[in-house]
Amino acid sequence: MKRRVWAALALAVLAVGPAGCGEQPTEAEAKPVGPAGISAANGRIMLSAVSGNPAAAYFDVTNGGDHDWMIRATSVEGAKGSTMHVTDGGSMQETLQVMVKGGETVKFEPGGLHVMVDGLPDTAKAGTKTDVTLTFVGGDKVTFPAEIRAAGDDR
Ligand SMILES: [Cu+2]
Repeated sequence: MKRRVWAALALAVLAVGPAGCGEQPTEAEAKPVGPAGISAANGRIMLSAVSGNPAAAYFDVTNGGDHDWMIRATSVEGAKGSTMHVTDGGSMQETLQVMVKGGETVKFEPGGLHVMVDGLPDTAKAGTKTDVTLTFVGGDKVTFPAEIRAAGDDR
């Protein structure tokens, strides 16, 4: 009996796959797909012109509910790690949380908020897609596809 439980746990961990930098599998698996009212769209990842440099992920997060939600982590399938950055007066710095207020849309876009993506595999070529996952305070997650684009493409 005990053995079965452990086997099930091991499977659950395997299903989550390799976790990125500081990311841990959470209890969120059993929860709804995302926080109530939250949706994300228009995902795209711009590869760097310099091979091996970080890529940048952009997308729109809409909160159709009336509860404010805070993004506290991001992950990109296949990438080693990712961090949220805010551009401020021409330079950028990491930001640990991003608020998405009820009824508002927050755009991660060139020149503003963005996600820096480290260690994308060689298979992540322009024209392919990968999944971006946002984790909110409380553990709820939302996952959406992002189109991978070459450095000179439309952002
Ligand atoms: Cu950045």
